[in-house]
Amino acid sequence: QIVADKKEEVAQKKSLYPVKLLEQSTYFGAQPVSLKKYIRRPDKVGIIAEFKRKSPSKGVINDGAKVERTSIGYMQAGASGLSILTDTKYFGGKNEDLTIARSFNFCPILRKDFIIDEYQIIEAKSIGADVILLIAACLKPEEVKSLGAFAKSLGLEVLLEVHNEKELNDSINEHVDLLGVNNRNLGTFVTDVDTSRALAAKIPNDFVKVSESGINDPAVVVDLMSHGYEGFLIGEYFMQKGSPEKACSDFIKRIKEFKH
Ligand code: IGP
Repeated sequence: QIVADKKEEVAQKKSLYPVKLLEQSTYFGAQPVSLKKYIRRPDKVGIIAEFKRKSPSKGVINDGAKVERTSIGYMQAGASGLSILTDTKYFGGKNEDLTIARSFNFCPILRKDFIIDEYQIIEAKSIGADVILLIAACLKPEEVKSLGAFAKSLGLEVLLEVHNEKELNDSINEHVDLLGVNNRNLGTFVTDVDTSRALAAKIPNDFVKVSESGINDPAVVVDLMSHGYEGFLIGEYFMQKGSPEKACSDFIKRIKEFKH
């Protein structure tokens, strides 16, 4: 259903905002910031902090948070990058959220959306994103490859999201920079970080390994590090708090304590 919704959305946007117009955005010509590099910065622990107002699994998570304050706070807390939901129907996000985050922060920003068409990759660049997400469960392996190649041609990094070994083996290709294992089962919405543990050894080491969803405990992050994960995508745990940025700061401090 999401894929069908996105097709319709893209068709509408193509006529409203032609590619020529998107390419005129000042962000379109900007040099993207590398999430891969930021995740590996010394003294950082690889947290990709997400701005998410609502989700199909939880309903409203936080409808009061402001993207300026939260994005700046996340980065001051020591996050390695930002993930900004731009899907409106399911996640209550908008392109403007990402552009606002962009205007206040020099850091890698992941456009979190369901990408099915090259148009959305041009759009991602035009609103100020550095990284796009490709979800294996929504795309054919050939599409992952062609969309990945297109993103790379614009200088963007590619995060490929998988849920199991089959998706991993079928969809992995040379255009992927970061490999995300989504701990959330898309059918049941149940999260289980064992998904990341089980897939870790199957992911070739040339990809930065990212564990996504359901992470709410610094001890789990430290354990996933021992399995080879370098990036940790966290949304709900931070956003459900009155101050997501404070939750992020406390979380990162506790990871650092564990590591000592
Ligand atoms: C964050 P959580 O459980 O910390 O809020 O999860 C992120 O992994 C999740 O929002 C996500 C997502 C997605 C959202 C992972 N893959 C694809 C939309 C589309």
